[in-house]
Amino acid sequence: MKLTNAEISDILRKISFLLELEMDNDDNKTNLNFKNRAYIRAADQIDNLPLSIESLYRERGINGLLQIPSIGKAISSKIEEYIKTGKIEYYEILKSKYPIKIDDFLSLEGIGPKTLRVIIDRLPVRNLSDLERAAKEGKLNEITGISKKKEEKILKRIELHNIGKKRHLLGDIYPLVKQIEEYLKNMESASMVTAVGSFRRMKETIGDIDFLVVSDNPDSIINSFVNMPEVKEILSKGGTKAFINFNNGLDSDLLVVPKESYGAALQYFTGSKEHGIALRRLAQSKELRLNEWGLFDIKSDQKISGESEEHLYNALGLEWIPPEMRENKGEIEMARKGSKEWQEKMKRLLKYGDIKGDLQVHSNNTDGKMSIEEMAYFAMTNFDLDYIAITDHTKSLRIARGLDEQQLLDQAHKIQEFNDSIKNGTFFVDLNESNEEKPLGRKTSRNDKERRRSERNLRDFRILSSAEVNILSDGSLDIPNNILDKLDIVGAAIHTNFSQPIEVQTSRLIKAAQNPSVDIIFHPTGRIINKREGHPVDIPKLMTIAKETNTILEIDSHYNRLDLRDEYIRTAVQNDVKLVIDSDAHHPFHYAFLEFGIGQARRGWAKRDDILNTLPVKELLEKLK
Ligand code: DGT
Ligand code: CA
Ligand code: CA
Ligand code: ZN
Repeated sequence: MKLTNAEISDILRKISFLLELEMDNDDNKTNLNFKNRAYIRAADQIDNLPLSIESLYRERGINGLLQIPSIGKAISSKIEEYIKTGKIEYYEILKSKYPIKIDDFLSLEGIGPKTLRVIIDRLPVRNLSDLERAAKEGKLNEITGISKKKEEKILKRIELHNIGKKRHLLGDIYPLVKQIEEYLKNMESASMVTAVGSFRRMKETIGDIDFLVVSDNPDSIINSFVNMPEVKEILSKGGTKAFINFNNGLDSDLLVVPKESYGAALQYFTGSKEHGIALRRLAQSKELRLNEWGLFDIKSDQKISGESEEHLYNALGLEWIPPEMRENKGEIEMARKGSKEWQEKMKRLLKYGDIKGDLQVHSNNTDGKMSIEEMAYFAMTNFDLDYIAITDHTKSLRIARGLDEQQLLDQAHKIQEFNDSIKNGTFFVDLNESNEEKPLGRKTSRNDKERRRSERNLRDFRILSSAEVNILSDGSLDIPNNILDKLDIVGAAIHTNFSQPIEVQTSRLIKAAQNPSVDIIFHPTGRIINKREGHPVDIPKLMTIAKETNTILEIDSHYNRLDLRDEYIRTAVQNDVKLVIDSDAHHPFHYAFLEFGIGQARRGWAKRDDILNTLPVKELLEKLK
């Protein structure tokens, strides 16, 4: 069986983890440290490669592997061994020393190998449930070096992890859903195919994925669906429905309906449940009955609507409501047919394709994977952006090899040279061989994007000099203002000291917002969905200060962050706090994440003018403080 890149990077990460577990009783610590980082770097590199490592190896042998950055002799020969034998001896030996379920601990954010080592040396902890039990019984706290607070934190992480196992991140399942959608669309007997449920509402996490198909031949659709190679188990199968479980653990519902019920079924299965219940109640008040088959007059039992979703809403006396807004948070009351307020809102609602530039992009000068030129090239060619800001980390973030003052200035100078060459048409990117394979990312073909593409002139593309400046514990920055003021735009973010109390964290962020050089606060709450709650922040207070100081808050589109979350976006929009939507790209693939940020913003009812990077670059720069 062919090895996927993910399987290869996974085993490299496990080796690194085990090496770190090993570190305690080894006096050659630096050497080990170096080694384990090399494995992480290689794994990161592999995760971002747009081609199959195994194919590369089969075509070009070990020399092919050696051409990948960060993969040297030792690691390439281990990859070779893995491809050839399905095993890595070195890993097997390491593993035999520690009889623990590595997968359990590897995916658990916040408990590093060092802590784990202390625990497993003293307690019979072998997997996550052992650890959970030990934490609950206060046994961890009995070990020196583990405070009560740390024990509580570990328990909290495990709880979040357990919830996370049940709900999937939107971005994690997005490619699979699009692939299945395509597959169903290609079936002759299918005339309409839509992924519905929380997926259509662009919710940040998805419980299960629901597909709706219109067909006169439900049998053929259902049989093909349950026989897809991605299906692990058929949980149930009927005349118009199927329920299956995919290999990746995701459950999926399929419903097949005739054309005349499409709109009603689409409405019903898009949800949310709360929105649906409120609609039914509204129907009842009008002597109507609403279900997944249509809208009926109770007295005459006649069908009034059902084929089109828009018609269905209209028949209920409402305007059509975008799926992202269907959470019964006031949208039904506002969408009364003919409401001027609603029409105005819809005209100005942020659309997929409205984002003109990306203001958080990393290059390989710090922890990004590609050069500034490459990041710019793919932004303009594959993702139709008009500008990007290069926001490499700054010096106090050593783990990302953050830039110091001089390096920031040098980088800004280089960016100026790139901009000149873009303008005069001599911009040239020597694309890394490994990136030739296309297409990149999950390109969407929304109409708005097509429109924008034809209106663009590549020579107008602009790279902005910027930085993701690290906010220190006291709210000061690690780069002085006289340097920051030489950059086009400045973002600041918290990356360390997450556990200070809410008052301290809030005043830390407020101080950063009050800094005249800071334009944007990046990922303001620092959460990682299902993994880390982030630092506590008094959001209303931060918003007040943001508004007062003309500081922008970021919606970080990386699907494991989506920070600000939807409710906070809504608060920002209500209070006229300015926002931007960034991808936090560390690789050109990641520009595709903007889609998730836009979805989240629409869930927060954001208008185009709430999001500053819907503006052309010149107007954006004029709006900064
Ligand atoms: P999920 O899967 O937890 O991320 O969330 P949804 O919204 O996809 O929920 P799911 O898959 O259970 O059901 C899909 C849609 O079907 C849901 O959004 C609304 C509709 N639905 C399901 N159960 C009920 C129900 O008991 N009452 C009503 N009115 N609608 C329901
Ligand atoms: Ca669902
Ligand atoms: Ca479902
Ligand atoms: Zn960051």
